[in-house]
Amino acid sequence: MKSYAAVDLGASSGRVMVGRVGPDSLELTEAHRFANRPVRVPEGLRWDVLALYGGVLDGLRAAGQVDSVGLDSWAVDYGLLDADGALLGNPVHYRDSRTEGVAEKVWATVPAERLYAATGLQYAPFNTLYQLVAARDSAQLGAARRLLLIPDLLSYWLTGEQGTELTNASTTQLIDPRTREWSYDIASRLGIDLGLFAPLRRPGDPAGVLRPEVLEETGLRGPVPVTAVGSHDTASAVAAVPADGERFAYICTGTWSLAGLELDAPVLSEESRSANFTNELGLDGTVRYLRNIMGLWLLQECVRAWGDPELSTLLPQAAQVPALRSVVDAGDAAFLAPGRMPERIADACRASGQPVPETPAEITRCILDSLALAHRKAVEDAQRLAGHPVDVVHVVGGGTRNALLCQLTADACGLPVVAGPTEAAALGNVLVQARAHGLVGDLASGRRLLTRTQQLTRYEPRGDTARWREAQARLAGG
Ligand code: LFR
Repeated sequence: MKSYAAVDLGASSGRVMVGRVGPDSLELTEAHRFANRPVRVPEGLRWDVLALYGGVLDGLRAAGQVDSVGLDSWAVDYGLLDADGALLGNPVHYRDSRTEGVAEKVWATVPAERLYAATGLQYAPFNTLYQLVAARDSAQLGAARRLLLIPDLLSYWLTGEQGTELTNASTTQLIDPRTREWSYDIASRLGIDLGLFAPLRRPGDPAGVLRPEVLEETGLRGPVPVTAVGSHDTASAVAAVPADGERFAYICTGTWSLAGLELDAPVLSEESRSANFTNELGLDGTVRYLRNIMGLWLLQECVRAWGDPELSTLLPQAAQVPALRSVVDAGDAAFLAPGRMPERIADACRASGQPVPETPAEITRCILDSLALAHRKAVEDAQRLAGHPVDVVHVVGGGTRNALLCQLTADACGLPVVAGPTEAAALGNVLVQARAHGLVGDLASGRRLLTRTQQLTRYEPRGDTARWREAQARLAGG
């Protein structure tokens, strides 16, 4: 038996989980969970990264002695270090408005078609590339000598060693998904200095050992190695999709829904670009071909606006509301920024000539129907664009707790949904560490281990796909 600490940081909470792995066992327990609250300061929306680091240290102390540590988090965001290696200010939140209007400037230099052909990344205003162009003339970027993505920054503080983990680097829009190396051409055209990035490392690579001060603070006995994992949380979550074979789609649910396929090679066609599919890099040479859908963020923001009612009351009420009365486009970047979410959803329904949901139960139903519809569209489009048919949809992550969403997703896709595991990112993180230390075999054998050891729930589609098709047409305005 070996123990691995998986640090998994999401947009609203961070956790340190302990995975105990044996030849035929995998057990995950939570050592520590802490809130991740973005803070609005006069300059904009920022991550409280020192609080996150404090949470990681508390978590490692609570985890007790482990054989290795791995870190994953949301993608695209970064901290800048000065020439002494000190952090230059709080990392900017990807929902900050500084990237508004930046894409048009970028496309004037490198057309969107060319950018897609070179990097395979869907358009999202927050891709690191746009963030760096937005920051181009800032004093902070001028003083920066090093850029570390969030998990790499925390890993640096734990070990003193710097690197750029590849799966997360692929979300910067500065990596070529065919060569899996930096895209020097794109960076130089946009005046982005790739020298700011530390050398690439890959999941499974050693990433240093905990510094003596960290050992002292956490009470751990050294040496404790840190292992690079799929440090993009979605890469870790996809590694933990308990699929058998290749004919599956996945939806990683949480703040976002990331819906798509695991492929051997990127799809860089113009059709794929206009459908806004991304080619992020996964484990073992795989490509995560997926679409970003707003996800449970829509509901989280409404719940916040309603003064935090219990979901256990709200969801059964939503289940009673007639299905598919009104739907919104859950892929629309108009829902990206925080605030006024119930009103924005009502506005979108009004603008498309549908009944306006009013009560929290009605709005919740509208959100869940809209998410299921967006899941259907992504799964359908991905199969067509990649020429890769599927028989089953795996739902992993926080949304697996939402039985209504899982059932609606099965109904909308017209395919069985297998839901679980909930802590997929932490499990993928643990599996990569276990593998680096020789305990688990390849991706497929890790997935078999998950199927044997994790609780999974199956939802069968309840026919009636015509109603979903009609709702999809309504949204498309046709
Ligand atoms: C999910 C996620 C998505 C990424 C978004 C922003 O937590 O990592 O994959 O597109 O957050 O970083």
